[in-house]
Amino acid sequence: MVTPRLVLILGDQLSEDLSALATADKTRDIVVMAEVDGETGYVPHHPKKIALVLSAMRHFAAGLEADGWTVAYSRLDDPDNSGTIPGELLRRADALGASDVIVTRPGEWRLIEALEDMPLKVRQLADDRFIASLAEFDAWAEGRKELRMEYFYRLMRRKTGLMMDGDDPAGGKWNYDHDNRKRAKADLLRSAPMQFTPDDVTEEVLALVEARFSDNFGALRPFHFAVTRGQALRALDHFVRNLLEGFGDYQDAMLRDDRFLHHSLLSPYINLGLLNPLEVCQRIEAAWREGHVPINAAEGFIRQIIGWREYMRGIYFREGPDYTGRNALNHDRALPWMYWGGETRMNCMAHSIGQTREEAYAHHIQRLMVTGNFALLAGIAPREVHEWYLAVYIDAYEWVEAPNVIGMSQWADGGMIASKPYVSSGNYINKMSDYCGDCAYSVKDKTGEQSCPFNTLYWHFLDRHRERFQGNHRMGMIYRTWDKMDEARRAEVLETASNFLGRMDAGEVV
Ligand code: FAD
Ligand code: DLZ
Ligand code: SF4
Repeated sequence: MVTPRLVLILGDQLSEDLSALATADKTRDIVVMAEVDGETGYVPHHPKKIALVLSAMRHFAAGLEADGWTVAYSRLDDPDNSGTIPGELLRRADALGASDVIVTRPGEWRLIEALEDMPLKVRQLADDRFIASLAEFDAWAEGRKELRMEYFYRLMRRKTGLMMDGDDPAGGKWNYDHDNRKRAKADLLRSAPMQFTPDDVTEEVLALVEARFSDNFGALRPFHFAVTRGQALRALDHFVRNLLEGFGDYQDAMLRDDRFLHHSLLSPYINLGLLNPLEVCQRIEAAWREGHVPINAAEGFIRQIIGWREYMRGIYFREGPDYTGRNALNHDRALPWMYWGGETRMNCMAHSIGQTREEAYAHHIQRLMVTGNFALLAGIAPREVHEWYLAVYIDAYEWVEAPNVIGMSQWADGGMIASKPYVSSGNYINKMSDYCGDCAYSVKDKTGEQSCPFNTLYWHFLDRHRERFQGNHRMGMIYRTWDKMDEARRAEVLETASNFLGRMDAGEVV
């Protein structure tokens, strides 16, 4: 008898065309899938995220079995469960007399290194569910003085042919972002992302998660995520038919009573492997070519996926395992309790964090310009910010979360991803949302206890990092505005900000 090889499939590798499966032989090899404490507990994940991963894993394993594979599946509450991925591989190898493992390279250095250190022969294959290979990204990045997503994006447009007319971008422009800054109004007729009723498998997982993770930040129920590829395809179809049209226009808008607006909520499914990024983009392009949606919506959406998503992955793997520890601005303040649901008087923070607790979801601008902006202005330690984002969002895996947080949002990588820090005063939040109207702070006030904290912290940030940013050609104007303010006024702004930070550090509700 030929010795079987073990084919490890991780919780975010749920794709039928996964490279590990394509390399294996279903008549000989054994698929290993394992729910383990090591993965459910490396950060305090939102209960909805744990439930999504475990339920999708169980459905995927059943699909493989129906397709003729033999699956050795470890449930979290199996008494023999060793608690880690390497532990489960060793246990299965021992039982089956196997010594070879095939796996698609994990999306996190932590696991890549753990698998490299195993006493088994582990072959890590490239993850080809992306548009650019890592070698292609490196070849593009090599020798460039400055990496900018926009140029990489154009390369991906050419490579995929998406939204291209021959060698030219469809419509004559590469990027229609300029049209995408509209404020949204409440609209009771706007569709919501598609919801699914939990089946028996999901209900069993929900009971398990309830029993084990009820102390984690986040509401487990109601749970309406798609847990199979079939459901994820229906969610994609629903988005394209009902919401894509307004995606471009309202991409940056925020509304208290509409948590999803025109966003797709597809990231959890793409990141798990239930949807392939290219098929999603092809569906979006077809909707535009058939005249159902405007070009700014289709191009804007496709750019997020073949541009930003691919770019973030390229940076994560290019920069190496120490990326999450970067702290270019030497920020060291502890993450305030409000991020874990503690009270805050800042309406924008209360809404963004409150919806994160309930939905395990906030859209890009809430993540970047509210919670991320506040953390950066207040000088929170980037590692703590990173661990929070990795824990609380339904779509968070380190390869995509870390470059977004450490790079884009916290400027902790020294400007590798963002040429200037994403900071703003309350004015931007007021322009793009309806949060400020009934906030305890006044967005119009620039000093004094009632003034919006974003207003004073904004200048506090720029003032304390003057040496670093004054020479940045995109920030010179801002420093000139600051310098033109009279000195007493500047001192008052800085004092208001310092007082605010002092109160926050002392644990007062701010
Ligand atoms: P939509 O607004 O509908 O966008 C469409 C798709 O584009 C998304 O599904 C996603 O696949 C892709 N996309 C958009 N922006 C980005 C981006 N910056 N990077 C990668 N893909 C992008 N995205 C994650 O998938 N996981 C994360 O852990 C994550 N953490 C983030 C942390 C911060 C601080 C910031 C600023 C952004 C983060 N993002 C993350 C990117 C983005 O916010 C989410 O992809 C998006 O909000 C997911 O919701 P959606 O599917 O409704 O997206
Ligand atoms: C996120 C997650 C969770 C919560 N649980 C599991 C699990 O029990 N078993 C598993 O194989 N994968 C899980 N995952 C996904 C992994 O954490 C993910 O594969 C790595 O972080 C690499 O991206
Ligand atoms: Fe946020 Fe300031 Fe607006 Fe309040 S006033 S909601 S703190 S931006």
